[in-house]
Amino acid sequence: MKTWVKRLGVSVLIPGLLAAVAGCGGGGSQTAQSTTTAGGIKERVIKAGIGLNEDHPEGQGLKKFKEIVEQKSGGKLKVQNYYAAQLGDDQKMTEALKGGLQEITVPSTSPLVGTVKEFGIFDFPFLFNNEKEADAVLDGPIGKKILDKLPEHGLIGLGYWENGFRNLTNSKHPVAKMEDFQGLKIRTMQNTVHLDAFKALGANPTPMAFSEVYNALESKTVDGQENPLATIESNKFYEVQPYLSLTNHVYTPFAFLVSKKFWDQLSDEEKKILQDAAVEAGKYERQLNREQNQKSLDNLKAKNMKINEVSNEEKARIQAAVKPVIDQYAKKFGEDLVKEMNDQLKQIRSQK
Ligand code: KDG
Repeated sequence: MKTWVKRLGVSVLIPGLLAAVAGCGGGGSQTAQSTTTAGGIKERVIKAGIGLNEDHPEGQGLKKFKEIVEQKSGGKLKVQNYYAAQLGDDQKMTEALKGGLQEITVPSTSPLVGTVKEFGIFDFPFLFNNEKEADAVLDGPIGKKILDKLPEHGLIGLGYWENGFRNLTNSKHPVAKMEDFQGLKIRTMQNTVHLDAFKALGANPTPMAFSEVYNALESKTVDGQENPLATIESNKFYEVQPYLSLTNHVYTPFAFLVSKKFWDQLSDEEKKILQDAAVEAGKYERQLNREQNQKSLDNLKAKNMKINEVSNEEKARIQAAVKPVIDQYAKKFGEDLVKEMNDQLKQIRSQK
């Protein structure tokens, strides 16, 4: 009997039966075992996967999420965490959620532009001056508007965590002025805004999944990559990258995603537990990430990385050089949305 029929048989019949027995409706997901108990919280196993390591603030955030969910559900909702792309990279895990084969992942928003293009507005270089501005936009109407576009793609967005401000590392030379990007082979996330922006600077960008980056740097398939300091330290990029340039060129959010197939089975009580835990653990993760990025700068110095600052004048030259790319994508992502975001940022900056 064809596997999908067999799998279909097994997976749908049993929960259906259980539900019939218990009279509370709704089939089980492919992965979450569920047995019926009173009071709206069922025994469930929730698989949560990320691309970064357990020791990274995102990994620590996911541990905090597990702790809160299991505490609030009296141990009935069991969260199994998978780190370091054990379940695949951001795009693979996001597809697994759409198919109901995994319950949770927390990817960067950049690789999600293929699903909801509006996430691309967060990939505009030098958009946010600091984390406070990022929080205001992400936790405000604009952040919510974009998360609300996820359900039609089989995903539920419970909020934003922080990947952070990205900095360039490479094996060739310090990057202190715009011309230093010329000809550098740079790995980027799977995101056309990043690709086109680096091309506009004369670099030679290559999109690649995160788990392939270290080997690509070590084998010199690429000269460089860009990530927040905590990630450069956690994934030991300093072992294969002598130069670190503090470009702070893009702030990358994480989106906390749940499989809609799974979410639709949950009781309101279970949904509230997951929603509250994602927000509480998110606050914890952001704070931890900001502290870790400070510490990582010192740690990377201690690892003998040759670190250079990039002046605001050079950042302004870089921003001017990529502006045509940003204007082009603003049209694609929606000029009204981009205007609303820039107006919010102007308003925040005028309050100073
Ligand atoms: O868990 C998130 C990572 O998979 C990834 O998003 C990290 O910033 C990242 C990158 O460069 O891919």
